[in-house]
Amino acid sequence: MTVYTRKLFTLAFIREGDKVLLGFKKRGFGQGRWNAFGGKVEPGETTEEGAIREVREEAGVEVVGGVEKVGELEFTFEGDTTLMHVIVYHARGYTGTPTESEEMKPQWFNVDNIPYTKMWPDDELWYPIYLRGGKFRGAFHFRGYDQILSQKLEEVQTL
Ligand code: 6OG
Repeated sequence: MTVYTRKLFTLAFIREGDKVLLGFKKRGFGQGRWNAFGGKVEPGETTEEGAIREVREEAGVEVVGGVEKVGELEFTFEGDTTLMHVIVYHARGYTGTPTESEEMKPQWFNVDNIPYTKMWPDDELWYPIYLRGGKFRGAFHFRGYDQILSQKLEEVQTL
């Protein structure tokens, strides 16, 4: 049995019609992959505040109208006792122009042209639920960073 230490992260989506803003991660965890914007929730902030801060820091845009929770994900990695608990959000609106940061290079993608082969392997499983307006709960156990050993994923009405 593995006793995990749970750590809280955010992941937030900016949408514009049938386009979604993703960032190319230039350094750190997930380097070399496209992802939504997010990171660790800091002490003293809510997960919503953390999500909005990460969007500002990584994409250079300001969330307007708050964020809506659309998913909850748990990631574990073979041989690692950290459990990444990721709260996934949809930004209701935004202002500003996406700007490259030290961590992320933002780019718009059409919802029919998401670069799944250059993303975390779990993304192609749950993005379609989000992209059609659904909510989801999932858990993925990895070997290394490319192989999913086991998974659970369900679409839910409420989170
Ligand atoms: P920083 O180290 O940048 O936070 N994250 C994942 N995102 C996806 N789509 N799939 C995964 O599969 C992920 N594992 C972690 C959560 C890391 C960021 O990366 C996300 C955070 O937004 C394993 O502070």
